[in-house]
Amino acid sequence: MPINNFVAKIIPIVNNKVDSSAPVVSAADEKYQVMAETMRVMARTQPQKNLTPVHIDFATKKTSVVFVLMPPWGKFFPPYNIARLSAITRAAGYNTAVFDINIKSYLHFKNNKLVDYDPWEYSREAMWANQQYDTDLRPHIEPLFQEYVEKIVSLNPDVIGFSLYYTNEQCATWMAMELKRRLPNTVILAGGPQAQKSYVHPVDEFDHIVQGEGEALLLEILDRVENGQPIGDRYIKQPSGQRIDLDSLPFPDYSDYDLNDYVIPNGISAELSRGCVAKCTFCSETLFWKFRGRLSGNILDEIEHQYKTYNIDVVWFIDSLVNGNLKELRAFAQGVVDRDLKISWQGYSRCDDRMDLDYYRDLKASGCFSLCYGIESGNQRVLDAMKKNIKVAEIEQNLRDTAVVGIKSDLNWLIGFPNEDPSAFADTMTLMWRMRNFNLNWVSSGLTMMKDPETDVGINYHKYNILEESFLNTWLTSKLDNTCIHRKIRMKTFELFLLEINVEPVVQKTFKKSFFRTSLSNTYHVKYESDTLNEIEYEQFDYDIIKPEINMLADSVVNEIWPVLRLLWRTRGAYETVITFDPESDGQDYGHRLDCDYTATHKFKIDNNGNWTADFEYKLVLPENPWDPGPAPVSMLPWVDHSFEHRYFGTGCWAVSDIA
Ligand code: B12
Ligand code: SF4
Repeated sequence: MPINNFVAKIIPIVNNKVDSSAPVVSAADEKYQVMAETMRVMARTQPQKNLTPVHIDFATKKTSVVFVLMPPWGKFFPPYNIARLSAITRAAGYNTAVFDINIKSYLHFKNNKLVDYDPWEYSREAMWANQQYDTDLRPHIEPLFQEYVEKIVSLNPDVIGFSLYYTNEQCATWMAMELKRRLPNTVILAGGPQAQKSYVHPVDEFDHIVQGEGEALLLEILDRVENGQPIGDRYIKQPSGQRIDLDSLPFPDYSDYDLNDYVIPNGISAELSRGCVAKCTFCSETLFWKFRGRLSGNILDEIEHQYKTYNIDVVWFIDSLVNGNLKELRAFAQGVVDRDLKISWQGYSRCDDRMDLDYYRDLKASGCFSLCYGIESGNQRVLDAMKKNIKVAEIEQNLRDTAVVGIKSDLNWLIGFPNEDPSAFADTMTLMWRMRNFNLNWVSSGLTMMKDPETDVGINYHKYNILEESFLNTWLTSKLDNTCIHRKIRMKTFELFLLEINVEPVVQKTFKKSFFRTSLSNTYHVKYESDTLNEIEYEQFDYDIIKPEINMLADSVVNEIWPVLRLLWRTRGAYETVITFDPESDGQDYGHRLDCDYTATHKFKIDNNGNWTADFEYKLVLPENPWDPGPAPVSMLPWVDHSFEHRYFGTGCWAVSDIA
């Protein structure tokens, strides 16, 4: 079938204005005037300076383009990036088709009950790149992929574009190879997060790697194909510092998708801005592009268009943060009320002490049902090193106000930042406890700190006392007191603590449901003496309790269990517990990122007066060269095996005055 017949719809966009059948608010309308007046005081009337508009001239073209999204990627909404790009290629007159093979694969697994778990759960991401893919997924999924190969080949497109994530690299590469074999003259492009900067591992089948915002670059590429000109370099990069004017783009095109395929069929994504106003030292989001917002009037027009065209009433803002421009966000909220759009929306947010109760009330009135905060840590020293630019007390205030107005909060934590020690980690649990009743929707313990090569931590790792070498395939500090062993213990004990926050059922329910730690609850038990629930303050506490003097690594690992033991006592009073670690069950829960051969049993008992007894056993087995593939750092030579076995019996007494 020629691609012309295949393409379902071309949204007519002339001079960059959507001419849809959806009712458009007329500027002459009295209500519109009143509304514009209310918003004017808050919204910018002019776009930001130094933005690059995307010029789209419509003319019927002979070139055809197919966009492909391979699994696994989000199952909740249609892909926003492709909806953006396909709107532009159609607006410019290119024949365009979209294949969201990701969602079709998800439905294939779900509807046919092919496996008894959901491979699209976040905690399953590793299986898409390891041998489990070959045994559990490939046999089911490749026949489906083959069907799509046939469909795409039958269209014989001039250009095929893949959106790459690290999650879908394996499947996208397979598909690109198959298509290249069948369509050797078709130009195959890769764009998306995994095509950026040093993340990309391009295979030859991708003819060009598009780096940066795709809108203008793609039009340039297609223009060259249309005019029979060479496309140019293999890497096609957005000019450094360029920021696309998002208000100059046509609205994302969702006509290619059956919204019922997605987990939230009445929802779509949207963006108020791109980039982030902050520059947290661990975060890669800001490296992709610099911050710029949209005019609230433009985003309101877009949402009104989608609301009326697709009958959606849920909007998920995909911005790095929705509150990069506080005034504009408030103007947007006001506009939703004025236009009487009955939507619910959510988005990522920074904590910011300029957001007070009234501000949150305006967000709530506009349908904001949840804000997803990157809390990361409860320790000020760690937050400062992360350059989060926020005080712990301000985080608490924001979260309290969010709850007061009835907006739900999602919390994201980042365990194991380089300067996080056991005491700082205990502050994280303290903050979590203090916020437990703040109308929480879900809590994510995250993936633990990863050293992203493009971030300040990745580039200036010496500043953070991180070694250049990797140990057990991941980063570590020069004192060997923050390795993947420490981070695994912190991650597991943090999650254990979350499970024990039994007070707010929603935390427990959603945590258990969405995080698939299948082994966690089988590897510990706690018996409390009473139903005590104490409110606690942050404290300075020395967790260097056991001093076995085995080696640098062992001497810190043996003390990693204390923060959770102390926090359980401070929050819940007398209890006894057994907490175990073993490589197999922990490996199931924490996978390749935190893989290490660590076994431990902690038997611990404490009474209401703080008298405790401890019986701990540990065994760490390191490979012959844990620094593999490189040699050990010069400062550690000659490398002596740091594996250890240790047994600790001890008693002590913690001051009851430390509880509150
Ligand atoms: C929304 C979102 C999600 C949603 C997805 C919603 C859905 N569709 O159901 C949810 C919350 C489910 C999600 C989950 C995950 N996410 Co996420 N997510 C995002 C987020 C915030 C926005 C994505 C987006 O739409 N961006 C806006 C669009 C316009 O940008 P874009 O996708 O980069 O596309 C532009 C260019 O890249 C380029 N482009 C893209 N594709 C193509 C194709 C061609 C041919 C061309 C020419 C250009 C091009 O042009 C586009 C327009 O300029 C991004 C961060 C961010 N701010 O981008 C992270 C991000 C994409 N997610 C990421 C990750 C790691 C994940 C998870 C793996 C996390 C985890 N382990 O728990 C999971 C995976 C889910 C799964 N099952 O596979 C990473 C990806 C990193 C990487 N290198 O792959 C990001 C970048 C966050 C980060 N900084 O680490 N995510
Ligand atoms: S962590 Fe959040 S606030 Fe910080 S730079 Fe990244 S997106 Fe922005």
